[in-house]
Formats: sequence, structure tokens, C-alpha cells
Amino acid sequence: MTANRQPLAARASGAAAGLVSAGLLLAVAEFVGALTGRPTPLIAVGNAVVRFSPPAVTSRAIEWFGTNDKLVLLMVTVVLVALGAAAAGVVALTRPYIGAAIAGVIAVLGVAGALLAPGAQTLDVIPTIVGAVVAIPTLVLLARMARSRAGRRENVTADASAKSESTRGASRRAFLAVTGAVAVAAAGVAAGGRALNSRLRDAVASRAGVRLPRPEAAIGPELEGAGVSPTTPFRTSNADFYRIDTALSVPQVPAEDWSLRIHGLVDRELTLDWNDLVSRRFVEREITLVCVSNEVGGRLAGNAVWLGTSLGDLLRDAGVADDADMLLSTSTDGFTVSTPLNVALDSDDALIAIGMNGEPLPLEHGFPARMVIAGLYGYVSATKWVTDLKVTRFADDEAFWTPRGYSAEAPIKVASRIDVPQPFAEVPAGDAAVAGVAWAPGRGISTVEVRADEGEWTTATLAPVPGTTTWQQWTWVWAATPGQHRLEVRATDGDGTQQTSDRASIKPDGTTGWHSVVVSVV
Ligand SMILES: Nc1nc2c(c(=O)[nH]1)N[C@H]1C(S)=C(S)[C@@H](COP(=O)(O)O)O[C@H]1N2
Ligand SMILES: [Mo]
Repeated sequence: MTANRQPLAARASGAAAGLVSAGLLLAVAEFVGALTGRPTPLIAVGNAVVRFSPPAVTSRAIEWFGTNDKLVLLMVTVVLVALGAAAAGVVALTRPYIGAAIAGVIAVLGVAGALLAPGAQTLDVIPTIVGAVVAIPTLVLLARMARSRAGRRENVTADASAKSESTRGASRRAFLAVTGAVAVAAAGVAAGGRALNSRLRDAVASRAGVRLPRPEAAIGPELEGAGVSPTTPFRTSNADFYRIDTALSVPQVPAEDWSLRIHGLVDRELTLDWNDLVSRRFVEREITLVCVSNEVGGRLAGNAVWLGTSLGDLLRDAGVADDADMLLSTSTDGFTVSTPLNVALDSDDALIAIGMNGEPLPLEHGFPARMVIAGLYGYVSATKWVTDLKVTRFADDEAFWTPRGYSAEAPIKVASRIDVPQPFAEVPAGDAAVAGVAWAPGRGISTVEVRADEGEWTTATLAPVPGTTTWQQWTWVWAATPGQHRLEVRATDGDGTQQTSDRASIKPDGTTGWHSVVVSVV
């Protein structure tokens, strides 16, 4: 008898045995991971897939799924593991050792994922191995029970006696009871692992306990807006701030466990822990962050007050070699960013930030520490969960997005956006408020111009800004006449560079083109 000739019900039992055993593996690994502080296999495998996917796949996934790419990846990983586990269970019905070997291959993937993680240690394989040691014998046992059930069934068809009918029922109930018990136990162990993990290393609790240092230079309250409602607030709340990263699960980094290593082409290596960091000089800077993936008119930009310590001062403490030209920063999850060293050293608006709008950084925005630099797109400046700074050279090192079709250096291009009225809005005829934001962080905005239906460009009114590092709100009063109209905006930055109408796509270094909205005036 081979697996394919198993009756359907037997195969379903085999698959169930496989799935429940895989669940047990993951649950035990979760628990042991929590106990030992080592990574759990599913996330490790997913992260390894992100890091080692061919660049074409990574960027395609982001194009297709946008910010849901990680969820999709996690689901694909789960589905593939489930299929493999179900197959292992079906095979184990007739060939227990081959079924066990298939399950072993799945476990080996978990081991590989753990070992391929940045900064992996050999002992990181422990959760997966303990999980496999518990789960694989369970699989063999469950498959044996399922098979004896199938065997009885064949006897039933042979002699159709009432007695073997009841034996079959009993063995079926036994299989279901044991499988159910294993499933419940796995769920319990997983829940215990979760609870243990948040008990032992809770970044949420750590964040709640953080006391932010007082800045030497503090930013005042939010500036008056453009006075047009409902337009984009000048300061973006933490809850509304866009989030972009490659992390599959938000890295949990308690401040007490965090440290920052500065090494590479430096006179002396430095390692700072949290207490070293917060005893430095802190400043507040209001800085607009922009993602290179922002489409014309898009919302992947936000403005916040950042509390941070000077990145340049830190690097000077380590002593930077003359032939270095790049700062390679790395986060706990292995993501890397390359930043021109002269900007990191000389900009007053280059920070290791720990506060965002008066609070410790939210976990998803990099708690406990991240980089923030005015004027460079996030992928070349804004490393979240940063723990490693390497002074190096563009000729010697490469950051995560560089081999994936993005420029190694990427200043933020001047851009502007119409927020009011919304596309396809119905606008009453007469004086209508048109409003939006424009940005060129680091250079500032000198003028914003608006026009309707390709008429004359007219200058918009600019709301006040604290400096050159933020976006700027603008307003324009439009004498709207009935019919359909197209409004367009363009900005000029502080260096005199005017936005071009040429459309450039996101790759390699950000979009260009004018934002326009079509509205009907009634
Ligand atoms: N660790 C880590 N930091 C990261 C990224 C990332 O993928 N991982 N993405 C960068 C990109 S592309 C952007 S645009 C900004 C976004 O910061 P935010 O999520 O706080 O808005 O973070 C940057 N820092
Ligand atoms: Mo980005």
C-alpha cells in the first residue's frame, strides 16, 4: 500500500497529524525561544527570505503588495510550511521514516533561517531543534494511530462485521482525541511562550519606563496651520506617521538591552549603552521625513519633532579616518543604510533620535533609537532600531537597497502636493481655498505656484516654518467657475531649483513631476 492509495479519510488524518505536529514544533520553539532569548523559526525564515531574495523579487513584491508585502510574505511562508507538514504526515502513514525526514527538512529550514540572521549565534538553533525533537516523534506516533485506523477500515470492507465496525470507531476516536490533545497542548505552550517573552523582554514596558532627557535646544509648540480646513496638519502625529520598513515583525528592543557600536575606519571603537547615550547633549529638531517610494501627490512623508543627540559629535568622539566617505548603519534586524559621511558629520540636523513628538520613539518607528537626517530619503538616512555604525567607503560597502536598483546617495527632491480640494471633489463656484504642502528638507521652499487649466502660474501664500528642515504649508484662493478644472502645483526650493514637469519613477532615486487634481465646480 502506498500513500496515494490510502483512502481519502486516512490521508486527511495523515495531513492533520502533519499539521498538528508542525504546530507543536512552532509552539515549543516559541516557548524555548522566549526562555533562551533566541529567535523563533517562522520569523527567522521569513527574515532570511527577505534578505536573500533576489533584488528583483524584493522590489517586485513591494510594487505588488506595497506596505502589505511583509504580511503577504509571512502568509506565504506559513502556507508553504503547512503544505510541507501535511505532506510529511500523509507520507508518514506508510513510510514513517520518510515522513519524519520531510519534517526534518522543514526543521532544517528553521535552523538555516536562524543561522542566516545578522549577528546569528550557533545557539540560535536551539528553539527549532528542541521543537523538532518533540514534534517529529509526535508525528510518527500520530501517523501510526491514523494508519491503524485505515488498516481497520480495510478489514471492515473485508468482513463487514459489527465487531470490527466498533473497533474502527474506537480507534478513530482515539486518534481524534490524541490529535486534539496535542493541538490543545501546542496552543497552550505557544501562549505560554508569548506570555513569557513579554514578561522577560518587553519593549513596551521598557518604553513606558523611559525618561527622555531634556533638550538643550527645544522646539516650540506646533506652528499655526495654513488656516484651511481640512488640510494636512503641519506636525504629523505619531499615530498618523507613515511607516516603511522591511521588518517582518516589529523588532522588540528594550532600551536596557540596546547598545550602539561605532567602528570601522575610526581611531577608537566605541560602544554606548542606553545610559551612555542619554547622558549626552540632546537637542530637538523638527524634520520632515520622506520615503523614496512616495509617488507624486503621495502620502509617504511626515513631519515630527525629533529629540536626538548629534550624530556628528558621536562620530568625532570615535575619530574618523580621512579616507572614509560613507557611514553604514545597521539595525537589529540586519537592514542597512548608507549615508554620505560628510552629511552625517557636518549636518546640525543629523541625529541619533530617541524621541518623537515628545514621546519615546514608538516601537514601529525605531524604539529605542534611530537615525534621522534632514534632506536625505529615509532609505539613506533614517535607520530604525539602529545598533551599529560603521565608518567605511562607498567603494567597499553597500546598503540593503543599493543592489536592488536604488542609488547609493539620494537627497530628497523638491516636491509639492495639493491636499485641498481632494481629487474629483465638488467645489462650490466662487472663491475656493486650495491648499497643500511642499518640501525640500534641508534646503527649504522659496516659492509655491499654482495654476488652473494650464493658465498663468500664480504664487501661493506660504505659512511660517521654523527653518529649512520641514515641509511648508501653502494656500491659494482660486476664483472657481462652474465646470471641470485641473489644478496643478509646483515648488521651487531654497537653492532655486524648480520642480520639473518631467515624470520620473521611484527608481533609482525618487519621483519627479507636478501633482494635479481634477475637480468639478458646481
Ligand atoms: N531598520 C530599518 N530602518 C529603516 C527602514 C527599514 O526597512 N528598516 N526603512 C527606511 C525607509 S525606506 C524609510 S522611508 C524610513 C521610514 O521611517 P518611518 O517608518 O519611521 O516613517 O525608515 C527607514 N529606516
Ligand atoms: Mo523609504
